[in-house]
Amino acid sequence: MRVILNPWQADHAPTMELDGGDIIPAYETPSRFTAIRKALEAAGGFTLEEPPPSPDVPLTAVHHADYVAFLRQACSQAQHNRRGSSPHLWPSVFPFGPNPQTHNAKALRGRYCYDTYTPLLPGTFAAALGGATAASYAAKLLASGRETCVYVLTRPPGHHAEADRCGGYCYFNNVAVAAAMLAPLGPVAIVDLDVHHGNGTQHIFYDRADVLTVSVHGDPHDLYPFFSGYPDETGTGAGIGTNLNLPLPLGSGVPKYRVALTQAIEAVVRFQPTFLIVALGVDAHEADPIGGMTLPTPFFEEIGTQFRQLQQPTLIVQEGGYNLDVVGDCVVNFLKGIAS
Ligand code: Q9C
Ligand code: ZN
Repeated sequence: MRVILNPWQADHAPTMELDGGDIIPAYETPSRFTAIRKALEAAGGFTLEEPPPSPDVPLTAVHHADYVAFLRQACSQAQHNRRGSSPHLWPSVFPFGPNPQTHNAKALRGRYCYDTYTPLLPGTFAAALGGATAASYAAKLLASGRETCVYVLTRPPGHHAEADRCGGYCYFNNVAVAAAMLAPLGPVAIVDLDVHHGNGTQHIFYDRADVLTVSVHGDPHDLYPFFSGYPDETGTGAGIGTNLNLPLPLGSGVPKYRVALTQAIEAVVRFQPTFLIVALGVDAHEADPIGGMTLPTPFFEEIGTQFRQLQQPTLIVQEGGYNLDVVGDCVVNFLKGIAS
């Protein structure tokens, strides 16, 4: 299987995150990428390659141009401003009140972000663009018919990024960029397996009939992102009926996950897509430090096998997964299951 790497992922290397007022070590780090790459190399059967440079990654097909411009500008400013001190730029005020608009550079950090988990560093823009570049290259491979199953190894992740807000460690929504490229060729189904609800992807395609978004995740009553991921979010306008949320109680293991996965796959079959995209977070693993679910490592192969039976051209994009000792094996197992 071809694996498309984000060549610039290491440029985004947060050392800490801000969690309810506590500064804690960052979970979303370059070592996640290294761990997965090592496992792929050890397993064999994968061809790792970087995407060619591309001037035309269609970021603005899914993100607002002012959001993209803000990220580029803020990251380049961070380079100049923060020599010697912590390079993390955090939001501190979020839009509220009768005038939720600002031109103030510091206030804009809150305008274009919805949480405290997603700081801007000097290399964040380049790293996030690298992920979108890798995803769009993989989408081209699929669109051309040259490949039927491609995996994008990237970080920072993407599925929490909305059209004009970063959040949940995510800046550019890589699966959304790929889906927007493929959708003109036929309907696209996105299935998000990250333990956290794929709110950004849902948000971006909420009113579209040509992109089905399905997310299996921990119940947002008890898990990030809290404010979305509920079953009554089914789409709007032309997109009514094309968003499916399948929350599971925290602590759920294989039996409950199997039921939700079957429902997700049945929804894909009903939708009859031309392309399938899997947002592959592996943080539903039992040893994940922030997930709260209880899937064992071998089960990821069974999940992959379920998707193989769909017989669809498939793009797999890396999302979360934070236990460095298991993420690589989970990804390899999933890819073995979907490819074999
Ligand atoms: N104490 C992804 O998995 N909350 N994002 C972490 C840690 C933020 C997860 C709380 C979780 C974001 C792509
Ligand atoms: Zn996650």
